[in-house]
Amino acid sequence: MKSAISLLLPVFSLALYGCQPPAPAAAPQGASGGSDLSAVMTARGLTDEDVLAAAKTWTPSGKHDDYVLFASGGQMGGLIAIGVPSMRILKYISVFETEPWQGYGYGGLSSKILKEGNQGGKDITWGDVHHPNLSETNGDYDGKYIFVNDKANARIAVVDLADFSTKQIIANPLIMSDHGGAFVTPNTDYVIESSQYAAPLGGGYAPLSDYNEKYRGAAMFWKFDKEKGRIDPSKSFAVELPPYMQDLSDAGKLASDGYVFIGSWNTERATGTGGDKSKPYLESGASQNDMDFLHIIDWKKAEKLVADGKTTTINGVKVISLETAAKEHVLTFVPEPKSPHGADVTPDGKFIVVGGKLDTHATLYDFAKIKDEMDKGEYASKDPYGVDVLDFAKSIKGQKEIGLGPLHSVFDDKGNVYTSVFLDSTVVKWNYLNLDQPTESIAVNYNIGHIAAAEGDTVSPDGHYVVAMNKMAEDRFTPVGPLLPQNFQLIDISGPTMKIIYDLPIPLGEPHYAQMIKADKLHTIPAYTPAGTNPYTNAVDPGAVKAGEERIERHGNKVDVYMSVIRSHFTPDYLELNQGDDVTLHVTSLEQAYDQTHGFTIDMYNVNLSMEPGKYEEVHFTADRAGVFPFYCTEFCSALHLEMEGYMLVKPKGA
Ligand code: RUQ
Ligand code: CUA
Repeated sequence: MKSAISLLLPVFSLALYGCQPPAPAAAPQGASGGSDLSAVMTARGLTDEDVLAAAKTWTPSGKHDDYVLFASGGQMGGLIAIGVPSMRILKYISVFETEPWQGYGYGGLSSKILKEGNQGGKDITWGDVHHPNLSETNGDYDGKYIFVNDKANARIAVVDLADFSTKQIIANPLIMSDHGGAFVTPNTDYVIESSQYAAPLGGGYAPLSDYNEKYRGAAMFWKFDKEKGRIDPSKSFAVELPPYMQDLSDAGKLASDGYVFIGSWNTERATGTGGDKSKPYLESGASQNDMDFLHIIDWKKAEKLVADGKTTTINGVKVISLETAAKEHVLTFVPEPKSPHGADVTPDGKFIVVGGKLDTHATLYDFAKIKDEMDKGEYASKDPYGVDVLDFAKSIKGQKEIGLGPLHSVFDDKGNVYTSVFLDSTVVKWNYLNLDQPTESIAVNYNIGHIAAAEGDTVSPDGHYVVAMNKMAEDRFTPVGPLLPQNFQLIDISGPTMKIIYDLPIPLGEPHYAQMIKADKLHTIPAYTPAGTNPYTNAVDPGAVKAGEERIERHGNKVDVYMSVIRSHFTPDYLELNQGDDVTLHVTSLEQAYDQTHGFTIDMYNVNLSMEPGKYEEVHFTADRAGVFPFYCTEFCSALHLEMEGYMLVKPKGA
């Protein structure tokens, strides 16, 4: 019998070989099967569909990807940049964690950035990154910045996409954990960070018995200064929220611009056992109510209240109190079914999709209806804190039966919604413009959390691809012990049915959210220009040197070293110090050539820098250990890389 493979072979051969006819079938050569396509398919056990998927994702050497997926690295603390459709990992971007290759947090300028992120006087050396969000202009990704949140330590970071590096970490002085971040308003006026687990605002103490009165949530609006590319805490503010666990959030756009939507669970205000064994664990205590509250925040009104001084100050943050927020309708609620997860605004801004988690539906809220009720002052009830609650049935367009555990939704260019369904391990496609259109479901492997689509969170999604971010890999890859990677599955959504075309194991953390941007929107710099540019000020640093200006300046025990780096030497290459000297190294890469990175490490001193072309770095330390310490270049930069070495001699005290 002729197999489907051989019947279809000419099609694939043409696709893979262009116009050249395939070589005649030959006997398999080794495990790869040699050079004949059908022999390779036989040797590797590949189906026609496998080969088609391979042809859709295979990206020959030197060809670039159409999209870049920025995925959270979860507990790794940083970001992962992945090319789509090749699914090749392009870079890890360190954000909240030290990372040696990028010289991140080993004595250089980045150590100061990490230090800014310390909370309550404690060094925090990792982060639980959940939601990377790209900066937007008019609701479209502009490719300039990406913001991330650290759930565990309530922090937000700003990553510059010109050089893919972290420029700012802001420690939230109000809340103890966050989750609804780092979402942006459509022109990146604000980066939003809302709390997850309620606690007394500002980090104070209160017993769990005071939960209802003293524990609170907050939605932080971090003002982003687009000129400087930094968050400006002095122009930022927060809205105090009840102690419901605020969850995912999304900013309104177009029709709903000016509003922010934050899901919540635990309107029961369960606190776990609190040491009392007769009380339920938090998980069941928080799952009693049929409805929780979708929070609707009018941030433009909030801005006005802040300008009018209608705030209190906690730990230096201007806070609109819950009472004021309720009274002024900065905060309004609409019920949402049972412990929801995910609040995603549709590309036209007209609807908000909420995943049921403990409900089998996705609920489609109609913002025009919500706005109408709010304008008319038609409220159904009040919550215990005096916040007005809208009527559920009046506020929705409808609900769609999705399956067990719908979580997050992303969009394409045709009104289709792709909802991740955790318990069922599926992606379900449905249409928010036409709720009668039947759903289509595809099995993913396994237990999908978030899902990302090409330009999916913008006002104009592209379609083409979605990526299922699966929490479990189970049998998908070669076993690596009990701690398994996550599994990203690339799904082709361009055809009439969804098709999985690639599996990518993520071996260093549990990614949550991701966003996918058109690669040509990114404008990275090839080098820091001119040489001596400080990556954190974008200007030539006063401490930078030109060739010939290198020197060592000593004032008492204070030593400043002005050093240059270029293939294949450091100038000066010899430092003579006295034990106890207070040393500052000002290091300038004089390189401008593409991909000519040097490293700089001082043995035994825990100093390690990455010196990309033109970069200025600065290290400050005390020469407290006497001895002979080689310093050298850690990147294989040239034929004489091993020779790129020098000595730091530290004379013992009293010698
Ligand atoms: S979460 S798997 Cu942190 Cu975004 Cu939903
Ligand atoms: Cu410079 Cu190796």
